[in-house]
Amino acid sequence: MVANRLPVDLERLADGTERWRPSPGGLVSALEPFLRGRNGAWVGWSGRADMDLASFDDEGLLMHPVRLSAAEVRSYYEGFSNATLWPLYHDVIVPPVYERTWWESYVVVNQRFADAAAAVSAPGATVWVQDYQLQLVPAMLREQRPDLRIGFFLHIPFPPVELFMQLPWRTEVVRGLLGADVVGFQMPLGAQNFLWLTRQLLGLEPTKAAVRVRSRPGSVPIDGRLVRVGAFPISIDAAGFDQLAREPATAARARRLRAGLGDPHRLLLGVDRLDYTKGIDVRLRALHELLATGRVDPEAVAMVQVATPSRERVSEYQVMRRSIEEQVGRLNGEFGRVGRPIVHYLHQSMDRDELVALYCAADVMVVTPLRDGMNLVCKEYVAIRHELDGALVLSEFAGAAAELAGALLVNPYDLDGVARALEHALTMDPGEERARMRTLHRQVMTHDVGRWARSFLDFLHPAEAATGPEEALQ
Ligand code: ADQ
Repeated sequence: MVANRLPVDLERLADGTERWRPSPGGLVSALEPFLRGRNGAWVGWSGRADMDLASFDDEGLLMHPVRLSAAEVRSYYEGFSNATLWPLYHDVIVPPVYERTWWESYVVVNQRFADAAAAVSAPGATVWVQDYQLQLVPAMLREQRPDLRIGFFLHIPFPPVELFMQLPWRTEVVRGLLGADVVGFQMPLGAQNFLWLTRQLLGLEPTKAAVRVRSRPGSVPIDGRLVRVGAFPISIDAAGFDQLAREPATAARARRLRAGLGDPHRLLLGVDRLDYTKGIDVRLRALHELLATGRVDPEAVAMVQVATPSRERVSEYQVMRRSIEEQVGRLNGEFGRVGRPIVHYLHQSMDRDELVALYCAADVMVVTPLRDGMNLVCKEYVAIRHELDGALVLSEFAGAAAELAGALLVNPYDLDGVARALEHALTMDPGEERARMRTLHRQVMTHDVGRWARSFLDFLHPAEAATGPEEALQ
């Protein structure tokens, strides 16, 4: 596995010493069985600059840290990854910055990751490269190690062709990705856009048939190889969330949370990284509209918005944080009363137990990104609703919308539409909630992250799959 970050964090203890602590996430739990059972290795950055760290064994999984200097964190990570590619791939919600020195750093760091992967991979090994920070790694790795099977998966949207064409280094990026045997996207449209670009930029001849989720990838021949290009919507450890939600301690915690919020009649919840793509401002504006026009009684609702600190040194993030905090202040100033704010805003990370208790406590989950590769938060909320109550308001522009048809889908740019959907969710009768949640819950429980990983790896290793990938994934 090659990813920007290792699945462990360096933790500083009270006595000044440091130790590795697992940072659990969906990706790790999905891939652990594949990696641990087969002498797997994980190549990634530790999260700290200027540190030379030795590889170490973590219960049968080799952790191989890649060093980044403080200057590279600024140019490769905060710069090219998060101020060039991130906004470009998310509909240019903020203008991407094109800076030659950032690109040069991206090339250097991608080469370092490729070198590290080449060094730890056994002959004929399978290497799976993750996400937009490492798009050049597949070709760089193939150059050194043509014996490897190389997969690449992009977690964020792949942009429309006319936006991608802005990138001064567009041809290099497409070439970098084509080093893989399988290039995976969240959505068929991303795969389709990429296939088209291989023709436009490199004069290749990709397949023309429509790409279908999991079952039918496209392909493009290059240098005597065939690169398969498919759509593999990522998911969550649905059984794990379901189980946690069924524990009596979780229900008790959820009740305490609601009581602490003054036992509102209806509780709205938002959980996001504090990112301008997530549309946190959209839902706050819609709630303001409903309260200001008297369609919602301030005594009857409360909202919790958890916003995980993210990319705090990138200037766009600082501007957005100020604006969201102003909106929260305005809502509470106008519609709260002493001891009873409308919006409870938490700018902090949260452990999984607390997050699940919050999901359980909430009547309406509000997920309104302006663009999102998939969005796991909405799937997590659905996975814990085994009682089939609760409502989900979901942006059409999250990849998850294609699978979660039972949600109240909204266009986040349409304030009236979002306000109407919020009102609908707040007043939905139990029969409708149940009918909608039943379809949602079934979908998420049967399409978990394990299925996602298997479907990708089956394409990477068609010969190893018990049946052909096409049959296996129906
Ligand atoms: P993200 O943009 O980070 O992921 P998302 O898919 O919602 O967005 O995943 C966020 C994860 O962080 C969820 O598992 C959530 O539970 C967790 N989280 C959020 N706030 C938290 C908090 N305060 N404390 C603790 N945990 C918190 C990128 C893409 C997405 C894509 C994923 C996976 O942008 O579109 O779905 O990768 O491919």
